[in-house]
Amino acid sequence: MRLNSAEIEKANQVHSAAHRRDVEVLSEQLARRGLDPEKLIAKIGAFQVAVPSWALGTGGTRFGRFPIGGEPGSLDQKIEDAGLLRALSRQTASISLHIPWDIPRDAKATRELAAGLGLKFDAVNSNTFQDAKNHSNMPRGLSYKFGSLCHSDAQVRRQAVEHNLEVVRYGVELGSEAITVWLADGTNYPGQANFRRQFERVRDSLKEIYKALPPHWAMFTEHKPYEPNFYSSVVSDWGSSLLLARATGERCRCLVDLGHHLPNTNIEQIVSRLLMEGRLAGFHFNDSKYSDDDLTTGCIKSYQLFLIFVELVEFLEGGSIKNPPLAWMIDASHNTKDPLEDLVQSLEAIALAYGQALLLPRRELEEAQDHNDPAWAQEILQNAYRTDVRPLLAEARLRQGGAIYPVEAYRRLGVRERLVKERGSGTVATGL
Ligand code: PSV
Ligand code: MN
Repeated sequence: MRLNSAEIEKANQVHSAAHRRDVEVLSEQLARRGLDPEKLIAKIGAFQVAVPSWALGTGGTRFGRFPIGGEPGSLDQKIEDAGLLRALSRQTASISLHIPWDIPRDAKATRELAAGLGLKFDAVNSNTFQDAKNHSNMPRGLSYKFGSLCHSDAQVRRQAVEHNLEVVRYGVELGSEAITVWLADGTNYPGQANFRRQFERVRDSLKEIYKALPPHWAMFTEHKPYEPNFYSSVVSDWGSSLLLARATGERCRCLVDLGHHLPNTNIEQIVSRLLMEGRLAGFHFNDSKYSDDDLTTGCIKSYQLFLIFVELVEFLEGGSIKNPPLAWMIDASHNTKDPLEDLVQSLEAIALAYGQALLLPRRELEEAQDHNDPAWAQEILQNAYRTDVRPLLAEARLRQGGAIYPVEAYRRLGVRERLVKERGSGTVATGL
């Protein structure tokens, strides 16, 4: 299913007058602070975040899964859903695929379908955390039960390397330019494996994959402290991730999944460090109360998200930091919400944090820092954080043909009902 511009325009009509007034009021307020609303709208409008193919259906927990109906039953339908998100939000122009969940059978046709919806393919993701039956990531009856690139058995490592190379080949066909390698590798019990040897095997395997990458491709390593292994993860933290990136090659960088940190970790400082080293790959955005909860971005720790963007804006606004362009992606799971509504909310939260961070008077903040004035530094930060820039986000969407109020438009236009009618209520998307 597709949404046409007339439908979106119609949904916008109800909000149009109030929106105009909100933009006027906010613009006046921002101008008083020496900010140019037009520039802000342009920057916010240009900021695009990839959606994950695996989050377009309802996720589940090990206790249950509650399908919502109308879920995308094929890669084509996932791309169509990403197109719906783009039509409404104008905040996403790419989709990130997970192999073997989303194997393109006819890459040319898949590319054309995506291009027709204004979408490209972001980083491709390999999967060595499941023994996928009947797929070439496991043809020899080997198992990832005790790890993949870290495995003690060279045959399993070989298999995992080959799977990653296969993912790269699919990515090349689709026009992706990076592979994200997230490893479930680790141990559940003390003594189960040698930490150093596991790490060295992962390092050597990554080098092998890296060597086979097309020259313009990047590799992203993604750290996670625990789960599915509960005693140790091989790539447990940003330090391990950075060691691997450095050992692997110049185009290997560290991806930060916000949920992959233990409670209270200072993620914004990790972002600063990785930027400083020129090794920040980008993000898997989500939110959590505890750890890898995969909740809607910004639904719990929105101040932390803002503080992360404060670090990012320093880089994005052309400071002295040298880091390649970043990959912006969402990585979430939807157990109780409509996945499309949830993704729209995440896109909004990300753009909001970015917009607020753009308000920051950086020179004033640096002055407060130089004068060791934490109270004034906080005033500066929180003046930006507490400014509601949502009218600018809506204006950026509107100017590109999107919805003033995307979740409301989604409901007003009966998108889910239409999807259920078209695809049925029993479809289940591949993914977790
Ligand atoms: C692991 O928790 C992770 O964050 C990795 O990015 C995976 O590829 C993704 O979730 C999907 O399960
Ligand atoms: Mn992730």
